[in-house]
Amino acid sequence: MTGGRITAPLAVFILGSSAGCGGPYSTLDPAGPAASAAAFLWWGMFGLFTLVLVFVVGLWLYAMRRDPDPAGGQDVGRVHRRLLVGGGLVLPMASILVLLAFGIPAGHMMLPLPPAEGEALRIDVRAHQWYWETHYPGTGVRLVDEVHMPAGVPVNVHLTSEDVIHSFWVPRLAGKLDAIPGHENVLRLRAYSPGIYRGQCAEFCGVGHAHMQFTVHVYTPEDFEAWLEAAQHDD
Ligand SMILES: [Cu+2]
Repeated sequence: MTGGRITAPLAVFILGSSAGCGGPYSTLDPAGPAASAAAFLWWGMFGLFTLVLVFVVGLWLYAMRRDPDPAGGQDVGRVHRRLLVGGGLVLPMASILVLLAFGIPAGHMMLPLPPAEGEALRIDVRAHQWYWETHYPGTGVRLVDEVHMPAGVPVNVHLTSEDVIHSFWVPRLAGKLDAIPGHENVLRLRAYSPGIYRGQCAEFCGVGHAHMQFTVHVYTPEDFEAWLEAAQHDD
């Protein structure tokens, strides 16, 4: 097979798949530390598994082309044992250790651990079929399908549900977390900079699930205070 016959489909594949890397719902266009950690993990896994694929295809081509062993397989048992130990034990254990080394810190970034600086802002989010109700404790401010928050500040989203299990997901800011009836989960959100980010329910919750979207408005801390002040007077 010539290089050109491989290169052209590969280029089409890379161009086609990278076209989906942008957009308001893309985890590969992170806008916060937790989403950046998840995107880094994704690209790391993509790179590693591409190498594994190339290696396996290389082995396959080698096996197809090599001459049969004229000695008649005296070493077959030894080769099989090496393959079993190497491919069946060492390689999976090393892969899992590498994944854990990067995956555990990435998961920690979504937890409501005590922030290094000051307190986290609390926002209560209650999921309903099929909308999101947002409440800012101590202010009386209630919103539907909107979250407003400051940039650069840790925000703890306290999630629960009115009816069935939903999942709160803002792909560019953090991973997803379930909203469960009778239970509270806490998700840490943090945005690098002001902007508008899109969120979506990520757990099938009935016929309105696909439309259970929301918008996250991120301001500078000063603008957020001004917004909160104005929202309280609107009530
Ligand atoms: Cu849903």
